[in-house]
Amino acid sequence: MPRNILVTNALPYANGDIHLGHLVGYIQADIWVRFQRMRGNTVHYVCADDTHGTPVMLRAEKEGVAPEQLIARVHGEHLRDFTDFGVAFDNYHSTHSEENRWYAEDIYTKLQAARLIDTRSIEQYYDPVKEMFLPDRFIKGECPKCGAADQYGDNCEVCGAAYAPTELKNPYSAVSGAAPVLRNSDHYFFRLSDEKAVSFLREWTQGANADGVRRLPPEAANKMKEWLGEPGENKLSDWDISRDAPYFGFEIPGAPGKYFYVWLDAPIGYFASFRNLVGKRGDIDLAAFTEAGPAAAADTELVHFIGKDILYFHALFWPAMLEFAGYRTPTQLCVNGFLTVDGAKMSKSRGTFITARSYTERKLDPEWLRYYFAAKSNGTMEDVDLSLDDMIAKVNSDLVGKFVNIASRCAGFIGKRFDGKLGASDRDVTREYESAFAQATIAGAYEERDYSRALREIMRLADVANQFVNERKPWELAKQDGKDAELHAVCSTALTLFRDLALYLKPVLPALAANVEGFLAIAPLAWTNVWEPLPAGHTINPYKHLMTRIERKQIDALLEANKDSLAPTEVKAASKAAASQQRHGEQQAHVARKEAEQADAGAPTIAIDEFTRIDLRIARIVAAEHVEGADKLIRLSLDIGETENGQTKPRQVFAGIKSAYDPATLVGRLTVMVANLAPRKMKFGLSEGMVLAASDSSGEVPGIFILSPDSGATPGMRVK
Ligand code: B3M
Ligand code: ZN
Repeated sequence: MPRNILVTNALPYANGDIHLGHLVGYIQADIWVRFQRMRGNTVHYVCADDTHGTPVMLRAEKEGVAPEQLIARVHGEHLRDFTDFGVAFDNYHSTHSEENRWYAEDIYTKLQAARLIDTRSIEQYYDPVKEMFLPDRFIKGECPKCGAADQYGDNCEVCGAAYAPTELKNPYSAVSGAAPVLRNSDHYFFRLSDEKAVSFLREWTQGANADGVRRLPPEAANKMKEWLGEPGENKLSDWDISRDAPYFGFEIPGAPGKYFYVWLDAPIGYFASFRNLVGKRGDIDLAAFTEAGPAAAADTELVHFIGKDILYFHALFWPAMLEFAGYRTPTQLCVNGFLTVDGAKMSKSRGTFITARSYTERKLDPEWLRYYFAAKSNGTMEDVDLSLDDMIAKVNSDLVGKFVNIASRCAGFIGKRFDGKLGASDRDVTREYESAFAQATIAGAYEERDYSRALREIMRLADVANQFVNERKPWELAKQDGKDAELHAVCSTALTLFRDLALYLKPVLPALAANVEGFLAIAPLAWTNVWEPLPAGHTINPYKHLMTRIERKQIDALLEANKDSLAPTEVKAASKAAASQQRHGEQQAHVARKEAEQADAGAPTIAIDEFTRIDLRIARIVAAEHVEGADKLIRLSLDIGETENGQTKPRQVFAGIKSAYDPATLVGRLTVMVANLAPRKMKFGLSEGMVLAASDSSGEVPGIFILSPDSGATPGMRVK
């Protein structure tokens, strides 16, 4: 019986580019989908952009566009990148869609009817200037433990301490700079601590689907045990699912000014994208995949591919939402680890924070990466390391040296000597390749997403083929008289082996396989037609180069292109997440991680006119002094050539440089200031601009360094 599977990939957040870290999980899922289809199963593969929340709202504002415009642009970019890497969704939708609103409202209303929604008042930091409540990541201040300046509201990057935003000293809003105030507001909660939710999750997270396959990988199931606690002990807290206006999202029915938290409607986006696909296609039974009941469980599967950082949402919140709203729950979660590059976290200063776009723009072959990621994926939650030299060696030796080499050594003779027509293949040679055993071994590894094992077996077969060609030496047979028949048989046999290898590799290398199908003039390779050798008399097309070698200099250029020399920041996502996990639980850790990534990720490219909107001026520091009650500020008076009634009229600017400078040493110095920044009311007075200073946000190089112009510059000169 063919299987009917709905496969989803985690929805990338609509605020930032797709990078190689994202691609690990997408490529793993895409390989699985392609494999299932080659086996004759029906798969619907959907994804969408995750569009709601504060970061998207603020980013749109910063770019001076409506959030709808921002997400439309990003949607196009994301889809382009996935397509370039062969990740072929049947539908790429958006959480900002009518289908998603419909499901979000429906699920919420049903949870309410099941008495699993509560409201309660909570106290939170509020930005009085921006007039909005602040997510933890948008509050900064001094670490309550070590005093480090400019730390986020949930944990300190310097000493690693985790804390609540209310514990920060001298907190300020990262949005407006204003000091936040505590305010109460009513929030809506999903009552995950309810006994029925907890007992459902205990069973669900440890259980297996109808085929006896565990719903969660064992490592994840153990984590869930920890998070859920022992029976009787209730460690789950209720989940805050609302946010106050202003917020980019869906307003909660019957609760004006309250919005669904982005993570409430994000996984619902899976269903929304699928429903949208069903609408376009007309031949898919929606209910069979989404409704609860024995029919859905037995006949269809719902498989989610996610990263390990969002396990909490997918293993607890999401199945509980579905279960208590009367929908079908997932069949299986496939969980991938993070990407490291050369053994370290992706880094902007090393250029290893590599965007998908930069890779394709430099004309690197996306299938090199697909192959390498597959070779490093073993179906567990372990991190995947992209070792650049190893990738070069592996691709060049496996794909070019072993695989493509078989065809390039044999195809020419078929064209030149036999008019493009194949002879009979030697079944004694092809038998091992086409054996049920080889098929089952490779298929079993693909099924378990142990692509590393699948490729090892495929490369072992490639070695056998090369050994055959090396022993029979068609290039020598071609020079000898009376060896035509043997030459014909050897080359035809080798091409059958080559075809078989292409079939086995097709889930990983779809573009290469398509080229092989074209070259061999055969129907699309499916898992079942491996049994018959290429028939004698079949005409193939002239051989064209199938894959080039990777050169180290291409990789170096790629790293160079991704080097962010202006803002050498490290994404310390995982360590941040780990620290705040101690206190706030995994879901907040994830949000923190995302927001940190978004804050640290390099700024998007801007047009020159955007840059010239910033009025940078040479400023002379005419006075500098400590500010009473401020731990990190120095009050500067800056002459930028402005006068009033013929008198120099300096600007007052509060700069967070106290830890690095003695005010007395600053007086008389020239520096650079932003002169057209909106004045900001601070506790200590009005700040009328900003001085530019460098700092290493990775914390490796301590200190703050204000800029100085070369000698000759005078106050008021424009910097551009
Ligand atoms: N957008 C987090 C992420 O980008 C989030 C995933 C949603 S999956 C429903 O990793
Ligand atoms: Zn600290």
